[in-house]
Amino acid sequence: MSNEKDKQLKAHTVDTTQPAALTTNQGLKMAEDEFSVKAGERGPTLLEDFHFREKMTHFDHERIPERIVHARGYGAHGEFELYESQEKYTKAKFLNDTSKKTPVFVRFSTVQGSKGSPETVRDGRGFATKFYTEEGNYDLVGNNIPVFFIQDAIKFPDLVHAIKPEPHNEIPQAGTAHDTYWDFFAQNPESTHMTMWTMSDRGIPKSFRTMEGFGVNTFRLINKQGQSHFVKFHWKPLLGTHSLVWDEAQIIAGKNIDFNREDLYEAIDKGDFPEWELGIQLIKEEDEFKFDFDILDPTKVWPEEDVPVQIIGKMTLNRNVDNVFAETEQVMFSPAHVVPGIDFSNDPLLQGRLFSYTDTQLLRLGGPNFHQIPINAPICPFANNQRDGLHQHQIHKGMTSYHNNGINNNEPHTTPAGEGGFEPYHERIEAHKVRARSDSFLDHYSQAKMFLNSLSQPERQHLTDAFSFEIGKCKLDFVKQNAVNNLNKVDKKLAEEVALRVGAEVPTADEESKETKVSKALSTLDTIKKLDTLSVAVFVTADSDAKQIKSYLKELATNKVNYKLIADRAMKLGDLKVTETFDTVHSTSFDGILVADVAEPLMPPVKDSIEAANRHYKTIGYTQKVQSVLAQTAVKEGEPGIVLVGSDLKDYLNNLVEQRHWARKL
Ligand code: HDE
Repeated sequence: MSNEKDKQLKAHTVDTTQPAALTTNQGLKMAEDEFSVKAGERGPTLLEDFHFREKMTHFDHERIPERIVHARGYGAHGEFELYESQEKYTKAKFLNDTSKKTPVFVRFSTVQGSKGSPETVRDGRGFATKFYTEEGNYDLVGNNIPVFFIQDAIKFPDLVHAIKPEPHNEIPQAGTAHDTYWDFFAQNPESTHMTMWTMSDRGIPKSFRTMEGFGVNTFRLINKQGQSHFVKFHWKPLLGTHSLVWDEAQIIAGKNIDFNREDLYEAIDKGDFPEWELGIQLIKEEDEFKFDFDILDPTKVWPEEDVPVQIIGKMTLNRNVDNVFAETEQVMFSPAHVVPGIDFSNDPLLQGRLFSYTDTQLLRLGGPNFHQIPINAPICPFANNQRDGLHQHQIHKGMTSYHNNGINNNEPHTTPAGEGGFEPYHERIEAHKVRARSDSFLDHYSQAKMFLNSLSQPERQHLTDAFSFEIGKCKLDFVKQNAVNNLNKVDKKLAEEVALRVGAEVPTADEESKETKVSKALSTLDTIKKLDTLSVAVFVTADSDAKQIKSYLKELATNKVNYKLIADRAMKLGDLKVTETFDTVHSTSFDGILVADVAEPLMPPVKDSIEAANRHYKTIGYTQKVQSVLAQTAVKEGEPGIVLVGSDLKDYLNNLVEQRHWARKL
């Protein structure tokens, strides 16, 4: 597996597993690396010790500023293949040629937390993809939620200040459950729709592999004839869209802050390559004003029932990075990185993003030459008259570095649009200069209500619980009240329920949105459900029937289900090795548990794992042998997803594939 980007990166890769003499950065072989040069064995260190100084100085400068948002992220390499040429809509070559696989690099992230924060916090998730195309890099810098908190980029610093830990005490880390966020929510009601999404199950994805991705902003596709279509981009995970439950997410945030990256790394490492299909929603230029929302407003979805998502290709992530800093940390994305055939709309959020992403790298990556860092470099040739600057790696030979020049035949030359040169879409604009918002952007509640209308009962319950948790964490009563009052403009019942739980006055005004529209695509209840790569903890003891356990494991493996054997201590069961114990893992790390055998008396961590699986609605299999032990827990036989297993796992697997059993009574 080696594509053009892999080959390019290889030229910069240093294989540290090979024998090599330890040298200074000047190539000087060193006879000693453990002791500094001193005046006598017990004396002070001497300034002349250049090796000590170089080693320490390099170490002192190892860190770079973390991203102002999306600091906590994880990346992987892969490929994109196109199902069918899209030349009718775009001249972008990577969307025209089905025979070509385009190398990609993807970085997933949380938005709010710092670089070391837990990964299962309630938040949006970044889903940024760099396509290394023959016409230059194209970046689709998206999120796992299709709308954004604000409509105009000028409010981004305000939003981020409100979301991040409060400045006077730097609390809380990586979450919106605090006063400044809910104050922002109430004072800036355009954030209502996205907040409905973050408070829903979408705010706590189970895995990067089970998240959708959305370009959010409206772009344009331009074909060879110069015709434009408005477009929104979608990534649809082939494993379906699955989430955690909040209690589970909070436990994992303590037990395994690397939960999502570990899942991605291990899946790729094992060869279970995650896949997403790329979809596009298109609106013809002449249909721009046919909708009851403004298609340039990034707080609005284009309901899939009205504007169908056309699936055009597939992305597969198939290689972990060799070095997280060099690749995942140094990668930079920008929505301004487009190729001919993809262009911008006047979406005011997008317009501001086009500036911000490059600007922030000047600080983060320390100068204007970040495009030369291997992970960021295009795989096609690049040349212009930009010169010098910090960290310049190229040696530009020749006399000229200006356009137009006569000395060098005006090289590097421009390329006419018809031959692959980029030119902006010839949009006609006639306007007064204003600092204002279009009236067509003023409906902040209809789509928030449509989202609510579209949720299944359990999803709606989760949403109510999440609002109650988050607003309940506010310390200022009027912030709670204003937040509840804003919710009342979406749905009276929701506002009432939350008000009661957080101790606010129940709003009396009859001002809820009258929107009745439902968009099925917004619910994840009927998402794709597959056994592939689900994980099961099989509980065993030293006395378990190894033959039967082996047969269970074989059946799990045949169905592509991953498993781990868990017991109260690490041991061998026949020729099976039990490496995990109730001290090291918990049921929150698995999609289901199979209680084949447990030691008695039932120890608290074992009981806790079983009961957590139960209240997280997971499939629990149990053998007759443990029936009496199970009776000592909160698990109720006969409830959905509580399965008595005999010699095979057929029934168990039929339940496991459902992943959650929402009908279970707790
Ligand atoms: Fe970003 N965003 N953003 N954003 N964003 C950044 O760029 C910004 C927005 C998104 O893994 C920053 O390199 C502004 C929407 C992702 O490296 C920064 C506005 C969407 C990532 C920035 C937005 C995103 C970023 C911080 C509003 C979904 C991580 C570090 C006008 C479509 C990319 C960096 C990675 C990162 C600015 C809104 C997605 C500061 C000004 C909407 C996935 O430039």
